[in-house]
Amino acid sequence: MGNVARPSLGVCYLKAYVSKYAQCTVKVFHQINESNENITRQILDFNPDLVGFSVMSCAFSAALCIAKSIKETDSRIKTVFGGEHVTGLFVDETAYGSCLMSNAFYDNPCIDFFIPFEGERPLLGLIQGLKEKKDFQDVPGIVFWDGIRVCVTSRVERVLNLDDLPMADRSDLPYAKYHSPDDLSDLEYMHTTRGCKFKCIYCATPVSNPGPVAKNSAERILFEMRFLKEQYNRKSFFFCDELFTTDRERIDTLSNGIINSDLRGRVDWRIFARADDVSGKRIDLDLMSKAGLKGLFFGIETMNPRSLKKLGKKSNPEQSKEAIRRTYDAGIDVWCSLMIGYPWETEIELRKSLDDYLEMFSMGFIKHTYVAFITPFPGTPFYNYCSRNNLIVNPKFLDANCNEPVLKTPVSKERMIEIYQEFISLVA
Ligand code: B12
Ligand code: SF4
Repeated sequence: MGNVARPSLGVCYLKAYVSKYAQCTVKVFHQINESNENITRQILDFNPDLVGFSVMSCAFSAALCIAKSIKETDSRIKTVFGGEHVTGLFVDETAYGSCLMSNAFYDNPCIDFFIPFEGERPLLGLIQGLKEKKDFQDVPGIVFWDGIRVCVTSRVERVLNLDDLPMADRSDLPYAKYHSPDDLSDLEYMHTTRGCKFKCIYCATPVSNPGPVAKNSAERILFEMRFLKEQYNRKSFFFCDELFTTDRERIDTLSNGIINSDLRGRVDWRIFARADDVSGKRIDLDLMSKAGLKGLFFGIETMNPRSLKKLGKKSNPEQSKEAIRRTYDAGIDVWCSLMIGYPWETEIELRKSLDDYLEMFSMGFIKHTYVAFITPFPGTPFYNYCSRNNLIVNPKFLDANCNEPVLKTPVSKERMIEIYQEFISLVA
């Protein structure tokens, strides 16, 4: 997302959980504008027994480089990989029959273990298993290479009430390095739901959290906001939950809880929202604004109804327009993200989609726009579709980090980049 660096909450949840339930010392390292050599040195100085890597797809190759150097320096150190990419490789192999996960082990002896899906319980089990020198087959929720094949142990149940988890331990995060061009650099990130009830074909969230959406209660969120305010003077929050707007009751309780407490006027917050929740008036923007809501971030994706349908987004361009206008009218900042480069989209469709968006933009309704090239993440139905149809033209498509076209489309790569740059210059 261009020049954005934000807290890495997943590992902070893992640190909190493992520190609470296992007798061990845990440290989080967040690599931001830092060489692999530097971060490797810091990790080795900590003298770890186990190093865990949290990887989105775009970070997998960097993580492998670091793991390789660590293993070369001290082969006793074990490595475990988790996060969205690991879950994606696992699902792609187990649900779609690919060899992505096996190949990752085969090609990279620096990987000892994978933990796909939610990490807290399996990571604790792995640490205990390593301490007690258990047979790895008896450690649930992990994947490893036994020298001949990939072994997958029994599945671990998801945590369905997130209030059962300790608060994320943010104490190691390099806050001074976080930044973003769109708003405050010191936003405190919160993530209070896991999963999504929709199934957009390109999205990793329903893949990594299958089943019901797990949540924190409004009371727990209030507790955490108050804690972060009082202990660290954090005032500006961003709820990066995918489905924050789909639970009306929770939002109302949270908003009223802020309004009727000492937090009123002392905290502000932003959220991701589904356009149809806002256009359909399923949330009370005025109440939320009174409670300090300052921004809504919409994943608009495209203004082309055919593409929205193919993506399984279950919303339409009219809803996007209505949601943007309503949010602006409520005095709340609007942020939007778009994707371009769909394998089915013609230049005429692409231009129309961008022109329709620019019409809203030119009315001054939108504060900030992100544009990314759609990238098929392993484990998603979209990846399966692209790989089956040989649509991936860039073999390093995951390293591209959504910043360049990676798929075969009716529009040439050069033309696509031209259109992208022209659009960016208009919304910058
Ligand atoms: C906040 C957020 C961001 C923030 C901050 C990211 C960060 N530093 O972590 C910002 C805005 C910077 C960002 C940027 C991008 N993001 Co983002 N982001 C998110 C979001 C909405 C929430 C992340 C979060 O806090 N989750 C909550 C925690 C609790 O979950 P978690 O991180 O998955 O961790 C759990 C498990 O995965 C596991 N686990 C994680 N790490 C490890 C490690 C070990 C060792 C173990 C055992 C387990 C484990 O255990 C954790 C606790 O249960 C997610 C969606 C989501 N649901 O996660 C997308 C998501 C992670 N982002 C995604 C993408 C694509 C991007 C961008 C590429 C977007 C772009 N257009 O450029 C960039 C990449 C930036 C970069 N180069 O690093 C995708 C990743 C897909 C993939 N396969 O890689 C996601 C999943 C969105 C989606 N639904 O598709 N993102
Ligand atoms: S894109 Fe948003 S609505 Fe669609 S599945 Fe992902 S998180 Fe859910």
